Amino acid sequence: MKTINVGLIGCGFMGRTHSNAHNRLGNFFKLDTRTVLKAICDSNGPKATEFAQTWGYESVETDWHKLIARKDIDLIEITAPNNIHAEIAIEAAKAGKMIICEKPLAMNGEQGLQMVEAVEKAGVPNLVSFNYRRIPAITMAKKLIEEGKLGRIFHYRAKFLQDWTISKDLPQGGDALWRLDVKVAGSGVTGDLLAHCIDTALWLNGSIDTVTAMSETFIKERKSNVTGQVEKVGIDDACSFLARFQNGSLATFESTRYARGHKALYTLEINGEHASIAWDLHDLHRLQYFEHRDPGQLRGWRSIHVTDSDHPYMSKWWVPGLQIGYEHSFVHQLADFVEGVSSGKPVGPTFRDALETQRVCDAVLQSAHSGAWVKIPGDK
Ligand code: SOE
Repeated sequence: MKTINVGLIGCGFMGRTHSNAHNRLGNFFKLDTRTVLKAICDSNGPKATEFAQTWGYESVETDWHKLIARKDIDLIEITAPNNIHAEIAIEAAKAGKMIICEKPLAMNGEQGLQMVEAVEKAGVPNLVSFNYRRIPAITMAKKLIEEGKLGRIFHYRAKFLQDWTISKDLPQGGDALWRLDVKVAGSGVTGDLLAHCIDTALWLNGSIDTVTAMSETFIKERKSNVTGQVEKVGIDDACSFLARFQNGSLATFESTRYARGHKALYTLEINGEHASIAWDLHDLHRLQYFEHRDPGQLRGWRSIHVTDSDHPYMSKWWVPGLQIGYEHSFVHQLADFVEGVSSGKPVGPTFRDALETQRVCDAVLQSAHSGAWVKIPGDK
């Protein structure tokens, strides 16, 4: 059995999802390679030590440069905040390491392009963790679209709604709240939540041509956990945009952290000439499907419980009818990545795929600022 030695950077929520995936992988997926949790790295030493004990890492580092320099590390996983993705990824690529990076790829497209160039020059396997692609119902939607079941696509509609930043007393910055600090996160809901919606949309419906957006920062000042001072809030709290896809379809996207009552409501709907599909993260194992070519009297929305052994990934888990959840999307992502490393076939979303998402995010933020329609740029 081959091995991939893992060095993971960042002990937060995403560090846990990735570590859990490594621990589950070999129990459920029969692969010719196993991953070994060699080292966890976080600038907070005691936190990293506790994390190592919880998840089974063999060693602890507090300096990511040292981790990258280690000869016994093959794969660097970046689950650290967005503002250090580029620096870590570029150094890791130069050291010849494979890389899995949390989303969004970078702080902006310019940085993202440097990361793409670094991994492509080094020829190292690379993946960005847009995990929702690997929820079985979403993977199945991709298959249905590729089989032409929907026919020509007219509409794409996505939302990602949360409500956890409504309190004006919530500070910005620091360990758990760096997502509110624009210097660390790059943007608010656009990079954090719309990026997921955009990645899924590009995968299911192809490239976006132009966008027009609006955004708002509802709470203008918050105390900083880093400086202790009240500081201006630089992130977008809510952002909605219209898009035209290259295939001629029209789209609406909405994201906010101010939708009281919604914790992580990612929903999408696609309307085609023959059929429509709809999906909802709060009911993630179901795919809603409407087929216009069904006999008239039987025509209606089907609610497909995507838990049968011929549904994507499901033969790996329990028995038909028993569902899986959010964390399994990270196991699927890792299994596909490891298989790709073994076969030499790149697995998406690669850094280059994620650069396209990053460019849409940049265009959305630019349009929200100017009020104009913005065309998504390609490579110069
Ligand atoms: C933010 O609350 C967050 O944790 C995102 O950072 C994740 O990417 C998303 O999947 C769930 O929400």
